[in-house]
Amino acid sequence: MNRGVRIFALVAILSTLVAFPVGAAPAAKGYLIGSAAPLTPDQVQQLQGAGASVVHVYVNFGGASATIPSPKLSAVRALPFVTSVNEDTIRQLDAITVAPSQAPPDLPLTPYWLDLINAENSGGYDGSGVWVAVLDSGFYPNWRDYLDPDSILEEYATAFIAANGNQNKNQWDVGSDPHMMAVAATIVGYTFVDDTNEGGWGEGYATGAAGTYDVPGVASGAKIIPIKVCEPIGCFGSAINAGVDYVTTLKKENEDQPIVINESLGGGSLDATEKAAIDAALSAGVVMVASAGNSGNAGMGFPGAYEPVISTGAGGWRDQWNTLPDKTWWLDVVPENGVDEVFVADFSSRQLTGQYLDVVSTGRFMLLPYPCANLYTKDGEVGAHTNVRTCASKATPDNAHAAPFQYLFLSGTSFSAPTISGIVALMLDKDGSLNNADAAFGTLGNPASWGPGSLEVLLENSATDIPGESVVTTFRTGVPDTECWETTGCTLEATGHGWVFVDDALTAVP
Ligand SMILES: [Ca+2]
Ligand SMILES: [Ca+2]
Ligand SMILES: [Ca+2]
Repeated sequence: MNRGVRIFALVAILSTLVAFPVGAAPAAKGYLIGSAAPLTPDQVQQLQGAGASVVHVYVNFGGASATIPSPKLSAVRALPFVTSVNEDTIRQLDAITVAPSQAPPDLPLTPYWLDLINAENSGGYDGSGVWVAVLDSGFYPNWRDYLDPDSILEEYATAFIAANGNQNKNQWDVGSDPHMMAVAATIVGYTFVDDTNEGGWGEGYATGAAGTYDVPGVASGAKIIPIKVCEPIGCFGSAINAGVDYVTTLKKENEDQPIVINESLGGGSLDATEKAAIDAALSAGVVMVASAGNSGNAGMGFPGAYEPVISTGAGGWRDQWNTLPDKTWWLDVVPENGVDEVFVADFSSRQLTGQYLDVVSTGRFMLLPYPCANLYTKDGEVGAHTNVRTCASKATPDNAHAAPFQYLFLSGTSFSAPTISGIVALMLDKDGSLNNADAAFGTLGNPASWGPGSLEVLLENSATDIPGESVVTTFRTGVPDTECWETTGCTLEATGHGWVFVDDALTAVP
């Protein structure tokens, strides 16, 4: 079965939801209004006077979100300080879901996705002192079943509710999808209750025996700031902008605090306000990491493709599912053979003209919390009955049927992005003054004018080239699965500067 189809199945269902009528309101749509500098109160008045219902005025860059009835659009566009008026479009999360009160004991063995990046050689750096703001779907109310509350900065957690990105601090743990918990778990680790059938496929217990374990993250000492910007239909640009603006303010109020933004999501183009939001954040010293996308040869999503952002493709371990049907393979030792152990996944977005693919990291079959995935089909596709809002609690003995498994072997650049965010957190743990504020931001329509910042250059130069190849891996069903990249028939640029190893990335930090 082809993973591209799987994504398509997801998108098809989501499109249906997008088209669902929102009510009988007049034809006023959400828009993103750009301006050269933050809007003054007088300018906001002028926008209102021209017929825009301004909802959210950005603080650290020029612009606002608003609803505008279509007859008023030209009047809004005609205002002298308005530089762009674009429809508020939706970005999609980049997962491919084929898929307590006392600290639990450590997992006796290392998950392969950490061994594959040499996380065992982190030299004591664990991301302590670094904040990672995850802009995503929100947590579920029972997030403490999976994530250590000490890893989560609840005081800064917030939500920007689409459309128009209205802030509601109380909604960050009322998630639209388990996606954000899996992303956060990649960075700081999670509690794994291995009951039965966890992981979704294969036979037996994923650890070999029933138990509860503490699965390490890439940067277990980092702190997560959960920022919900997505709805069941996707993530509005207005909400993402508001989230980035919020983090920029946090950074300005805490200048010496290293802050990373992780966006495991993307869309087809870069909006003027999205670029302004990113530029303001990076200029303030925030580092942004984003998914390359899951569209294979169809190319990358934004913001990842925008060069000042650190973008990540997805790869995996060539020896995946080597103990099929037993599913304990994820705890096997990865031989220290460098990139000879690595493949680039066929779904990982290739770099097209005007796009910048930076690095590749693990994003294939990572066992992560993804509760209530029974509402998807067993292969992780969205089913006709899918309504994630009805399944926000962990299974209980009385209600086990409601959630037959809580964890899945997940794939997507959604998980390679937080892997790189974690590695960036390790680098910032070593030197918190690193950032990409010196990136070349250039102009919106001219990708040749964009350039990487100094942290990105350090990371890229530390990466190991992945030579083009065609390899046969084992799929979760035991079926051989050919993966090829940068060879005849698979010629598009797939690897950027290569695979990132933790030890090399840390050595690169002076
Ligand atoms: Ca290793
Ligand atoms: Ca970049
Ligand atoms: Ca680059």
